[in-house]
Amino acid sequence: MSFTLKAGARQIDLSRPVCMGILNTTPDSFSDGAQLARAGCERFAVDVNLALARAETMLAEGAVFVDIGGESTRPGAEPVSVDEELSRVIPVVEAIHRNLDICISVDTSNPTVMREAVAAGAELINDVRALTRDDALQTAAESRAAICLMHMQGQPQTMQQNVRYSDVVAEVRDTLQQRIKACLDAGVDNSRLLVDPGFGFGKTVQHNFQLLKQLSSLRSLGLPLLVGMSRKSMIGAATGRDLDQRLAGSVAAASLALHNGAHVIRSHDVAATMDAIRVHCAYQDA
Ligand code: 8Y7
Repeated sequence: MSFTLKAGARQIDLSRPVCMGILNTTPDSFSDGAQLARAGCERFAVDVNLALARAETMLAEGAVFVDIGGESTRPGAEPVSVDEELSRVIPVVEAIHRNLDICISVDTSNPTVMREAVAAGAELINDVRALTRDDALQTAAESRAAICLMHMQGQPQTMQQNVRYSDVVAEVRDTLQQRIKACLDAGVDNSRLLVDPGFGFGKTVQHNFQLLKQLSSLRSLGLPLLVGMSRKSMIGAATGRDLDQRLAGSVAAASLALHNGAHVIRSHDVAATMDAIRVHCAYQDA
């Protein structure tokens, strides 16, 4: 299936897979965010110029999207206030919008952050809670932004406790189908939607690999598929490696996802992921 995604003023061709670079503006070392910390500040604050430089590198390496998040959704992460999230995200969105031609994705579940980020130039709303918070669906629908609907079982604080599925692939597909319907009912055109199985969000390592193996069964949802496995614990479990040593494993997983029909690969490492995409395309074209 060949898709063109409508994202704000953009029409993004997904007939060939593309990469979404991750730019986290949280003090979380997992996500590189700590490296974007402004020097000499007691509280964590993002250095906008560093964030912009990072986005510029990702664009040069071939990223079509840059995903900016100010709330850590890692298992057990502490919630942040709306003001804190806004202060981390909005200056970075503004700077990238002013300086770079790249589709800005905002990773948030908060309708205020969605609204302000879109006003500042974001063209994709990436909500790990799939627009389930009060007012989120309405807010996203009223924008022209594209929307990524991700599957999660439970909530970030507790999602890795009591993980249960009778059929993980069927349950993920059914939940995503319901969220797609909610969007369509709210007036969102399906050309604005992407879906994502949510690797690591309320799933065991086994569930994650079952989803990867059967990714193509999510094609029946009729929407482009976004996947994010970069550096996640499923890669750690398979390779036995720490966070900073998971690049090769992450690229291998991306390659499997591409083979099984993924359209967008969300990654910390754009250059290496683009090579996997290029190899995949050469293989497809043979
Ligand atoms: C995903 C994501 C994260 C993912 C989408 C991390 C924000 C954890 N993971 N968004 N966000 N899909 N759409 O490791 O898999 O980057 S946060």
